[in-house]
Amino acid sequence: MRTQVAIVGGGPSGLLLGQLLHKQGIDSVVIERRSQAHVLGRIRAGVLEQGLVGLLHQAGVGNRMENEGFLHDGTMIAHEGQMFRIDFAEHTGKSVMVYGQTELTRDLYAARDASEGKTLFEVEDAAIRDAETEKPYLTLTHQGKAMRIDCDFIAGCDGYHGISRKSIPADKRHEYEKVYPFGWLGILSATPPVNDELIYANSERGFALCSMRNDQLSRYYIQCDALDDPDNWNDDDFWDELRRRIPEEAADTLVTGPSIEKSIAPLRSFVTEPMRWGRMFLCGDAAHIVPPTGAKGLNTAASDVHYLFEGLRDFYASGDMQGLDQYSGRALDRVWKTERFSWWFSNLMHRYPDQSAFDQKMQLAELAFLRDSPEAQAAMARSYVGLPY
Ligand code: RFL
Ligand code: PHB
Repeated sequence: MRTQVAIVGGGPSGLLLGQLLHKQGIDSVVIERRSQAHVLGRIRAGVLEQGLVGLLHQAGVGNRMENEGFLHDGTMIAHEGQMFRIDFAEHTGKSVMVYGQTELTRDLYAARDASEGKTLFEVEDAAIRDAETEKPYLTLTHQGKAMRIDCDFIAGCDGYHGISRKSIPADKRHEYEKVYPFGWLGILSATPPVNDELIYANSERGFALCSMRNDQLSRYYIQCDALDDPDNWNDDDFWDELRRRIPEEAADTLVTGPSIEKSIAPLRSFVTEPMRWGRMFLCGDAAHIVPPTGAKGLNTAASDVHYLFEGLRDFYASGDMQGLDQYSGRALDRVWKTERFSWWFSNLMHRYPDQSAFDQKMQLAELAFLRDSPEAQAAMARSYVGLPY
């Protein structure tokens, strides 16, 4: 089989890139290790920056999001029983869109199917070959048959556990990592959200987040031990613990119900450099991970896709390699700023096992500074709504 761009990974990065390329008349094949049902069953991101919203429109898949998503002009920050609001609209003129990654992925698959884009599910043993030459290719097994996909370029959109990053020789890549000493226990429940905007809560019992997918579907998280097991938590224990961590006014109105999904996510900051090896380009979680505080993972994947799409578009329009040559540098410049924000916001909101009394005072002082300083709020809002591409 031959295509122009072979895309490894059928998550949001790979699908968005495929749709943008399709709109430009550039052919791609997506290979995905899992089934479509598995990919659509993962509950992940919920907050989209305007940059990503714009890309979804550009890819022709923005209609359902526009109708069913919710624009948020601000967020609440809670600490020591009080709450204050960061007004995104006032400080940046922008808002964020609350629309689930699951729905966005569903829209992208529907568009790919409608445009008869080729997607191979449940591929095994995928390997990237000759990326450093002008004739890269993939080898894999699909439905029991060995296959080869020849291409001009490979997009490595296969997430943190994929093969793309590891196909770069170890002496050619530099990895930077911080693992946080806790995780997030998240549940999805068919209940109305406790508040019409998100609440990020710093409490002495640990962090909590009240989020949502729509007016009848809520997503809540509490900081937990990184090695904890979701089966250790029944729904009542979860709701009790959440209530203890959020301000009384929210706890009193919290509507609880059975969990539809319950899982624990570890927290990690990770970046690999460079994001290119010859004709293979890394995108999204394959190249970098942020802790979810601040909702930057999917959004940063989207900005990578934007830069890579521009490079590929220019190459196919005129043979100009400049955009592709600059891809890694442009993407990493924005990635590191987003890493900084996610690291800062995580440090501000969580309890650390080895935190001293002084460290706690510093956290509370930083929260009070954020509450009282319009300049600090503006800086926070700028990062939260998304840095420009
Ligand atoms: P994905 O989504 O991991 O998709 C990669 C795909 O590649 C496939 N794959 C392979 N395919 C073929 N061959 C192989 N060898 C392969 N190896 C892997 C995988 O099966 C998979 O389908 O990466 P992508 O596309 O880069 O997208 C990244 C986002 O999924 C991720 O950054 C976000 O979900 C992070 N995240 C959030 N991001 C936000 O922007 N806003 C949020 O509100 C937000 N909340 C979250 C999150 C992540 C969370 N977890 C569970 C880590 C909340 C949570 C709890
Ligand atoms: C979510 O709704 O899943 C969500 C929202 C905001 C975050 C992280 C996750 O910072």
